[in-house]
Amino acid sequence: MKKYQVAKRPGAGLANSGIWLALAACCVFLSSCGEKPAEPAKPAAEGAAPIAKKKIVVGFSQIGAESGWRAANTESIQSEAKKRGIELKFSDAQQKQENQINALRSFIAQGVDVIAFSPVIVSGWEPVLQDIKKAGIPVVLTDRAVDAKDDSLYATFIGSDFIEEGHRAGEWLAKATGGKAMIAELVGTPGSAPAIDRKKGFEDVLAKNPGMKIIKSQSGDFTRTKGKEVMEAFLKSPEAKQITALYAHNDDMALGAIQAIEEAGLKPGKDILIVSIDGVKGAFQAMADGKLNCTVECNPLIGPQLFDAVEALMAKKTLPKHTGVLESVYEQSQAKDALPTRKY
Ligand code: GZL
Repeated sequence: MKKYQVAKRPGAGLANSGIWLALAACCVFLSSCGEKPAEPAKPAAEGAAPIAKKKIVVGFSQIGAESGWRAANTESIQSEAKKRGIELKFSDAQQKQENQINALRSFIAQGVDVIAFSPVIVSGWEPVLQDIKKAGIPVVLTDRAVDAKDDSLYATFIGSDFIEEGHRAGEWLAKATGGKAMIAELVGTPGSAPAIDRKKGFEDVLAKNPGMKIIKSQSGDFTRTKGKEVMEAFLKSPEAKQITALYAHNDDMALGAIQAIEEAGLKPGKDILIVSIDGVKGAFQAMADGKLNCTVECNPLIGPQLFDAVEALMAKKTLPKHTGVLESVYEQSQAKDALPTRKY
């Protein structure tokens, strides 16, 4: 296991000691201008206020505000930083990689202690991650991973196993349909880790169930609006009458699709069985209303784990390359009881 030491930012230490040396020289100079030699420093009086510890400064680039899951993820990160007295420089990229890269570069320029981000897609990060490494700033990936070959470019990845989430969604549908389903699929943001891996995990299950087939598949970009639009198009397509089930890569797209199914005069959750991923409150309400059949939980509340990792890095502790999150699968029968305690 590689040991990750937080390298001193080149020059920062030197700059600080340079400043202190200059101040000390001034003090010596002033004290030797004809004044009596300075009294030796007295020990701090009993109970004197401790010298304030330097605040940890973290730069965080968030993907955007595209879904209920993302809103809960942002709230968890911002509230945890506040609770721990950590200065959080937060940037919202509106789901654009170029905005994330610009934000990461600005964090380098600001000399933050740790950089964390949720990469909107898996590719295209090496150049900026190399520059962050050169600046000696450790990186924590949250929620989504990158496909960088060199894993020394980040200290740790805190996030779910999206392939397992796809497996769980597929296995639930196989059980619910006896392995017979003609499936419409609403895919997440193209090129993103959850979209790639949730599709892979689901298709692993279909490989074992020849009676289950994806007959329509298109991206709804993880948003409710797009999910509704794409489902409307599915329901106007030649294959519309064959669709018996919907697999949505997140609840927001499923909730949009439910609206489209109802507007087409069909009963979501009955005429078309629906399984999605995230476990947001809206999904539990839809299950309680009989319109969604299953949601596979994907826990967004990773603020505490993120700042545990940040504090460990500041203390020069080593970190595991990947930290998972605890998640379950919920069906209609559990929805009413679970709703009141759902945190997001
Ligand atoms: C999953 C996260 C996904 C959610 C979507 O960890 O990256 O992005 O499933 C969100 O709701 O938009």
